[in-house]
Amino acid sequence: MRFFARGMVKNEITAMSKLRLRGFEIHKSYLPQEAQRDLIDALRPVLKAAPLFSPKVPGGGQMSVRMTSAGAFGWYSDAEGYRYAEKHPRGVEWPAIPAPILAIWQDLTGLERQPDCCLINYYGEEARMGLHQDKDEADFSYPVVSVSLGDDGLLRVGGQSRGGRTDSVWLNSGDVVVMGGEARLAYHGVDRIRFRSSRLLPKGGRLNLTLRVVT
Ligand SMILES: O=C(O)CCC(=O)C(=O)O
Repeated sequence: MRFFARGMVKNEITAMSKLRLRGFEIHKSYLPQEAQRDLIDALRPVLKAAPLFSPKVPGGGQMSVRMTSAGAFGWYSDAEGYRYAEKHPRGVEWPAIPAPILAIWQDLTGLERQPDCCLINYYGEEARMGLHQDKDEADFSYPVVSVSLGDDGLLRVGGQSRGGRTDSVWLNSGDVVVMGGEARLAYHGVDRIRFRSSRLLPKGGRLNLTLRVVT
């Protein structure tokens, strides 16, 4: 039984389905609305303790996505490169990953090993994320689990090298993607969001949580 079964209604149960796109396992409507709201409540103190920031990128410029992290490590980027950091740029430790987020990892991966980073991405109306690989972690045999909350986002996925054919799929609030096996090092990015397509976040936008094993 999943931790969020309380409050599920029939149409939410029937809407759940699993898609596979180039090895990306997409659990549509994995989180019912009440569980999505519970996650937002669990994230509020995290965002207060470790506020969102806009990372700089090595080539100059700034990411349009604002981000922060929970867990022992937080993902960080500046002119010197991409890496994991033990502290938020304000010098404070990253808050712990909230239990309901860890429960998603547990349910979908069944792994004993827990993620040590939950990267929290916030997409405002104009935010995008270019095609990239998640490869700053030590061991790629662990999957990445990615939770979508709020406005719809258009995920683009490719193969393990840059260039070539890509496919796209809209992710809606409550969808969870597992990137393991051939998808673990696949290029992926978010081309755009449908601003105000969801009412989960009072000011609109999209939150994406990615759970990673870093060390
Ligand atoms: O927002 C998403 O769905 C993907 C996020 C992502 O690619 C990342 O954090 O590496």
